[in-house]
Amino acid sequence: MPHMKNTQYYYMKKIILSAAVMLLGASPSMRAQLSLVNPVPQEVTRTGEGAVTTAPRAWKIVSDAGLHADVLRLLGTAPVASESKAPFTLTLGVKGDKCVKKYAKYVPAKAESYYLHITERGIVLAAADEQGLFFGAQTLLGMMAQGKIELCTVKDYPDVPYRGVVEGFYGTPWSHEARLSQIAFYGRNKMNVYIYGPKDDPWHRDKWREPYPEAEARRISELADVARRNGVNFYWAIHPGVDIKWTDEDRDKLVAKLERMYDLGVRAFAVFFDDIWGEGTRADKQAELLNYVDDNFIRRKPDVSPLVMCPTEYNRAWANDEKGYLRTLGTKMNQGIEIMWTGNSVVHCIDRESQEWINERIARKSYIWWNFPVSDFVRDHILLGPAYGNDLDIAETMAGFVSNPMEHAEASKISLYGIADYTWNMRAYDYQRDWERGLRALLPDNYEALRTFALYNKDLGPNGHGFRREEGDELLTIAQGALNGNSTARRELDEKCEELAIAVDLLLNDESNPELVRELRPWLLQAKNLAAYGHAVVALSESVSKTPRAGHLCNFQNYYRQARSLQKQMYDLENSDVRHALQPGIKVGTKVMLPTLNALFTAAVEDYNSNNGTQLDAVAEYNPFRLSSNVTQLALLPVSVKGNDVSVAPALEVINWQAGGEMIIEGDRPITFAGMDFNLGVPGIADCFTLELMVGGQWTKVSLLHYSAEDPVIHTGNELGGMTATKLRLTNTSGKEQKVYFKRFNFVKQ
Ligand code: LOG
Repeated sequence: MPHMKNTQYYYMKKIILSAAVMLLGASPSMRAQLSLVNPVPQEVTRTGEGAVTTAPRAWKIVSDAGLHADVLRLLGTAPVASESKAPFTLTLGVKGDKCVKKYAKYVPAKAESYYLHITERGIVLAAADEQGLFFGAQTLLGMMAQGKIELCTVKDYPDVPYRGVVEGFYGTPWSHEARLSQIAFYGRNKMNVYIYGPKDDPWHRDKWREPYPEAEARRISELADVARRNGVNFYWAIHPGVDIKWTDEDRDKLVAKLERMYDLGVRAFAVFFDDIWGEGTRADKQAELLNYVDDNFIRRKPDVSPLVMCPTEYNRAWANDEKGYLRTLGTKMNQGIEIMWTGNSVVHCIDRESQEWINERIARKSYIWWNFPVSDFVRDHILLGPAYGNDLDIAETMAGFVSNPMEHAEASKISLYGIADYTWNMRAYDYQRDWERGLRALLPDNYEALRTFALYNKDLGPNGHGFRREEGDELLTIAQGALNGNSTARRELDEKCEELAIAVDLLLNDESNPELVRELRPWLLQAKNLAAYGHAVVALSESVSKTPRAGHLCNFQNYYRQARSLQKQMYDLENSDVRHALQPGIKVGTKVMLPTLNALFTAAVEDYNSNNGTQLDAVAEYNPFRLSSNVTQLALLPVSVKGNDVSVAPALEVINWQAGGEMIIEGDRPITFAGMDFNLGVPGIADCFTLELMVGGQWTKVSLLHYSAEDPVIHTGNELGGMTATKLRLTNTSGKEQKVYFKRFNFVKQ
C-alpha cells in the first residue's frame, strides 16, 4: 500500500555523543548552528530571537511507506520500537507523497530543492525530489552537529545543476579508499557529480577498448553504488581519442565498453577528447560518434544521465575559430550532450565574457572543468589555498561546474569545500570564509595548525600555464620592515617562523586524519626546514655588528654556517626520495616567505663582508638558466638544475609548435656540454627540428637523430660532447606546425 504511513523511531546516538563533546567547547550562538551547514542555504527565516534549542534525543519519523531508504538510513540508526511516545516528529517526503502534501507549496520550484521547517514540536522536510530530500537531510544533520538545533525555516536549491569533481589529472590516480571518502564528502556538501577520468588509469585511456579486470571492476561497482547512496552521480569517462579509428568496429567497441560499465552499475557516462592530435580530433566525427552513443545507448536506457563530453579544443587559447571545431560540435552534436570547457586557457578562472564567447559557439551552456586545485603540472607544490577568482554572477551561464583536484585527495577537500558552496549559492560565496570553514571541517582538532601551514602553501610558483594564487600577503609589511632593518619587524618575522615550526610539529603528530598527514608530509618536512632557516636568518641579520662572545656558539659566523646548512638541507630534501619522481622538488612559502628570507640573508652577509673585509658567499638562491620562447605554451616553463643536470619542466598537454617557433635556454656563463637528449612524444620527428649552440658568437648546428623508428627520444650527435656555449636554441624548421608532447627536455653539463 503505497500511501500508508510508515512510522519509525530512531535514537540519535551520534548526536548525543557530539552534544557531550560540545559542552567542552565554546557556547554556540544562534547563528553558529546554520553556519555549520555547507553550502550556505539560499533562504533562511529564523523564528523568534535566540531560538536555539537542544537537538532531540529521539524522533519519530513519519514518511510514506517503503520510500526514501537512503535518506532514512542517513537520518537514523536502529529503529527503537518500544519507544511509544517519541517527543519529536520528523515528517519527510517528496512532492507527491501523501504525508507532506500540505507542505508541497512551500518547496521551491527547482530541481533538488527542499523546504525545512523546524519548530519546538517537530520538523518538516519536504523536497522536490529524492536528491533534494537527501540534501535537506544533510542540512538538518549539519545544523545538529553540535547538539543544538535552531528554530527556522529553510528554502534551498542549487544554482548550478551539476556540481562536483572530475578526477581528471595526470599522475597517481586516487586510491579506492580516497574515492569512497571523497564521495561521502560530496554528499555532505551537496555536490552531485563525480566524474571518474584519471589520465593514468589504463582502462580509461590507453586500453579503452578492454574491459576492466575483475578486481578493478568490483571497485568501480562499489563506487557507483556508494555514490548513489550519497546523492552523487558517478560518471565513468572513456578517453578513446589517442588511437580511435572512425570505423563501425571501434564505435561498437566503445559502446560495448560502456555497456559493460552499465552492467557494473554505472548510470552516467562521459567521453573525453582532450590532449590528443590527429584523426581523433575531428569535430564532425566526434559529434557523429557521440550522437550514435546518445541515440543508441544513453537515451535507450531509462535510468542514465545525460552524456558529457570533453572536446579537444577545450579552452579559448586553443580554439581555432576559422576551422570551426567548436561550432561544428555546437550545430552537429545532440543538444542533450554537455560540453566541457576550462575557460580562456587550460588553467583559468571563469567570467561572464568568456562564458558568452563559448556558449554562443557550442549553442548550449558550457559545463565547466575548472583546473584548480589540480597540481599535476606543479607537483613540487601542494595547494591548500582557497578557491577564488570565478565571477559570482554567472550561475545561469553554465550547465555544470566540476573541479579537477590534486592527486592528494584529502588535501583537495580544502578547496572543494569552497567549490561546493560556490556552485550551490554563488552570489553568497565568500572564499575567505569558506577557506576557514573548510580547514576546520577537515581537521577540527588541529585547525589552527593546519591554517598556519596552509598559509605557506597556496601559490603554484612559476608554471607553464601562468596561473598564480595569492600567498603571503599578510607578511608583506613585516617582510618590508625586516628588509629595511626594522628590529620589531624582524622579531615578528621570527615569530611567524616559530608559529610555522609549531604548526608542523602539531600536524606531524596529528592522529585524527592520518591520510591528510601522509599527503602533507613532504611539505611539512620542508616547512620545518624553512622555519629553522627563517630563525637562523633573523639571528644572522641581528648579529652582523655584534661582538662575538668567547665560548658561545651564538655568533654571526655560526648563524651563517647554520643558514647555509639549512639551505642545503632544503635542497637535499628536494632531491631525496621524499620528492615526487616526475617533477622533483618540495616547495613551501615560495611567494613571500622564502624570497624574503633569502633577501635578508644576502643583505646581512653583504653588510658583514663590507664591515669586516670578508668574502663570504652572499648568494642564497641561484638559478643560472633562463628560458625564452615564442612558442606560447613553452614560454613560461621553469628551468631547474640538479647537480650537472639542467631540465625544463615537462608540459602535459599537446604543444602546438608553430613553423619557425624556437625555444632558447641561456646560461649566465658558458656551459660545457656533456650530453643531451629529449622526448617530444613523437617518433620520427627529429628531422623537423634544428638544434644550435651559440659558440663564439655564432649559431652552430648539432645533429639530431632517433635510435629507432618507434622511439620518440631525440638524441644529439657525438659532436655535442665537450662543446662550450652560452645558449642553445631548438627551432621547428619543418616549415609547418608540429604537434608534440613536451615530455622531457634536459642536458648534462660537465
Ligand atoms: C588536462 C588535464 C590536466 C590539466 C592540468 C583538461 C581538459 N585536460 O593540459 O588532464 O589535469 O590540464 O594539467 C590538461 O584540462 N591538459
